[in-house]
Amino acid sequence: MRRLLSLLLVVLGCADAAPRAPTVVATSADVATRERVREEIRFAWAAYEEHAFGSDELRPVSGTASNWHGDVSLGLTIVDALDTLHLAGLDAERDRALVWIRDELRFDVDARVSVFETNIRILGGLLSGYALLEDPMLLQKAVDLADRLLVAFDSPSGIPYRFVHLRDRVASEPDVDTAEAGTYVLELEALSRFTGDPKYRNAARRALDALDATRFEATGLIHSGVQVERGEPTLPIAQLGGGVDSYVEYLWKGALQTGDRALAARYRDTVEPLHEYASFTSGENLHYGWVDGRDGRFLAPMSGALDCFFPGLLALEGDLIRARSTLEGCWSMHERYGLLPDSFEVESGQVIAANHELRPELVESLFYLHRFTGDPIYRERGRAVLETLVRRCRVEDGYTVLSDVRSGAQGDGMPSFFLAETLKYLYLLFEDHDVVPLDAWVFNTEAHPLPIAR
Ligand code: DMJ
Repeated sequence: MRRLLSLLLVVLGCADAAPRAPTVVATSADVATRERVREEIRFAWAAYEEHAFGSDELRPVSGTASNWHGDVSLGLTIVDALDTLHLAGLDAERDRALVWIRDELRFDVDARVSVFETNIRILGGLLSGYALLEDPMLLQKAVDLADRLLVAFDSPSGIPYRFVHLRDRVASEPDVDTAEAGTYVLELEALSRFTGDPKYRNAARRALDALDATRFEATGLIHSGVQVERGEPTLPIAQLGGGVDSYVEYLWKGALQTGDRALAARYRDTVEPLHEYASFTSGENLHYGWVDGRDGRFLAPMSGALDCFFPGLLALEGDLIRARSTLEGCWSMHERYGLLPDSFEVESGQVIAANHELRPELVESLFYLHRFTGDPIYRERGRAVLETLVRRCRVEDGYTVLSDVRSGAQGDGMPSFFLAETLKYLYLLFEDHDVVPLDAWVFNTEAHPLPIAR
């Protein structure tokens, strides 16, 4: 039945191009919500500026700052938030972020950084900032950073090591998860285009080719982890959530960015086995669980906050039937817990990891579904999410993660992706559709828009 549905979508031509976006007129309530989200962006940024400016992230409950690498800061929140501030029209805040990046951000530092996180958050933030603002300083910083990250790709397989020491330009740790192995094509393609130097694009493509060769032959499923020196899978579990998610996302978005049909075909080869083996229904709703990649055996109806990026990706690829149905699944889980926990079992409702991290994936999918259907229900739900975040996570000095969605116990952290993604997608959900139009821009996995090739 599922295969038939896929076939039908392809035959109808729905699955090979993003659907045409309908024209939507904003109601006065939509405009008011947009203004309200802008004020929440201003509020969260002001709290970061007051208590943590120049550090990686804000700890909003204690009103203190935290860094990912001890004394070294890469100003993670500043670079991640730059384009959000710009798109929300917070020009004075954006300009203070730009001054910090120009004067303080350096990469010749004593820090062993995650290649994946640095690529999606910092390189992605610098590149989208450059694309939107055309400030050459941002491109210079991006080139300096990318040249340091590139040493990670010098592995026997071409799949990048997990870490790079930025100052010493030394790569380490050959065990990576699948997302860490294959989430580079958007940023490195953009950088090759901006600089005219193909070495960035080539590194990302070589890694992707090597990764593709490691999928399980019998099922076509992709694993959750790989050893980069041997180029062999380490984790046979196949699933769509954390550790795999952005690899799948970048196949389709890479195809959109470049028009490369080979990437689109690889995306199909990756998601079709997931539809076949990993999908299941609960009530009317569609979910994707965990399966053994070697034989396709269904293991568990596991899901989590991160999985909820998938309805948005399905909408972007034109599969609105599955997009709506998986979004209903995510929404029912959101309503069950009052905010999505990081890990849970769909059928039993058992919570495996109760923390709520202010993640963007649910609002990201609401944004895409609204762009492609114009259905007002997605804005209504965005309003509901905003109210819940304000009620459960807003504190005097910013927004905080929850350590347990069931009790509502608060942690003490405001991850940089809250400003980069969660608030940006919420804001854009209520913005006119010709702002960052999806036929001209593609969002990286940290919600940094990069231009599509014309
Ligand atoms: C972000 O850093 C990115 O969206 C990544 O792909 C997944 N994790 C976080 C948000 O949840």
